Amino acid sequence: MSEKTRAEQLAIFGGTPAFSEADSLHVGRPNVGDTKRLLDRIAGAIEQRRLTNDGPFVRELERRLTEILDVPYCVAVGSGTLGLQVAARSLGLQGEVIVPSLTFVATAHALEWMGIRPVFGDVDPDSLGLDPRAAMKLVTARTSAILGVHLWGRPCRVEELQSVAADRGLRLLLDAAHAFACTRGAVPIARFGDATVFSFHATKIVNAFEGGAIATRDAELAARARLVRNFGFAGYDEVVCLGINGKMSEASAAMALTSLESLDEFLAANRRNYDVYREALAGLPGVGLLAPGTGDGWNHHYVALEIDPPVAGLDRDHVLSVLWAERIFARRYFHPGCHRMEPYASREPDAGRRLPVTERVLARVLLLPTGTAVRSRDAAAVAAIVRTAVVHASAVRTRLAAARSDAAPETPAPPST
Ligand code: T4K
Repeated sequence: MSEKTRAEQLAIFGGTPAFSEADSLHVGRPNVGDTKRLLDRIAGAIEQRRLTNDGPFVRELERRLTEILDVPYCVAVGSGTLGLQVAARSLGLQGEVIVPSLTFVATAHALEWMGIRPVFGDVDPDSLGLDPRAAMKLVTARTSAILGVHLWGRPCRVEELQSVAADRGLRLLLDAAHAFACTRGAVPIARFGDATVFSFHATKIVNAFEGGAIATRDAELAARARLVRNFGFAGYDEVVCLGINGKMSEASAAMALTSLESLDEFLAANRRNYDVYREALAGLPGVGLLAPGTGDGWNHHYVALEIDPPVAGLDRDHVLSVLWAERIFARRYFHPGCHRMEPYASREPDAGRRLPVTERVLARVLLLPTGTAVRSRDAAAVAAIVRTAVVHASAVRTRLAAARSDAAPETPAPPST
């Protein structure tokens, strides 16, 4: 595949799409480690007839996670969403919780589902995490916690959020769904707040098919989370609190353990792709890649491209349309923002007014494919297409104008594997 450098090579002008349907690029293709190891583990679980309920793979995974995350307690759960809910219940959260709107909707939904109202605060323009000053202003008598998100693996201003929470007698819960293997400065990301929740969804750097974990330094909280995860059972016949089925299965734990064994390979692939994108897009006016925070350790798992329309001559959705025509399914994560999704939009239609940074980011960012399914030359081809589109911005705008609508692009068909 030769890189597209001329406007007429772009698929929007009738050129052949850069990728075939079978080879199309997606944000979130799973990283898969050693399939044989995985299948052997699953075969072992089946042979032992031990399929779920705090089985040996789950326990082994929890042990591994405490080592990797450098926290004394990890509780494996069925998903990141369940992790947020089990943690919220175990922390006794109620009333209102302050959260960013610039996140996957699960962050807000997890709370709302429990009758806790997510109150959206703006993010700061550097970390893109919850702005501690904005959070402070939103505290009311009903607030029980702050829920910070390490968006795209870049740590939020967690020390300041910790201070706000301590000042106001609030809990601090952290959503680290994107931030496995990340650090704040030299400090492992899970060592902040009351608890940190990870997702091991198939699209994450480490995956368990579906899964998640609650990491904490608080022994009592961990013990409570174990009860809540298992319907509140403290013994065969004894239920001591309200609980739910938040458990991780042995098959999921087997996948997570196998995935962890290849973590270095996954990190290296992400790093390699990021470097290709960064070098290939360097100097392109109005186009920038979000970089890791100074001194922070990053997993490079979400590659966010920011388009400044007046400078680039194109807006984010122009670039998205160009890429989709090439079968490069970049994503507008997390457009249009939780505050513009239901049930939140109807409840507070004007929330956007106090979220100017959030709204600006949501209008300008798209996520590029990466991970082990994306080769260096694929990333180079993607970057070349972005460059060619921006260089020929005026022609691209004219070409797309007729077809353009405000509606979101159609969802691509799932990749065939
Ligand atoms: N907090 C934050 C900040 C989160 O981002 C998430 C989840 C959560 C909490 C909740 O954690 P979980 O409860 O999910 O563990 C995906 C994921 O479903 C979701 O886990 C993730 N964040 C979010 C960022 O992305 P979608 O709806 O965008 O995924 P989908 O189905 O469009 O898949 C993305 C791409 O990946 C597709 O183009 C195809 C590819 N793919 C996907 C899957 C599942 C594959 O190639 N194979 C696959 O098996 O939400």
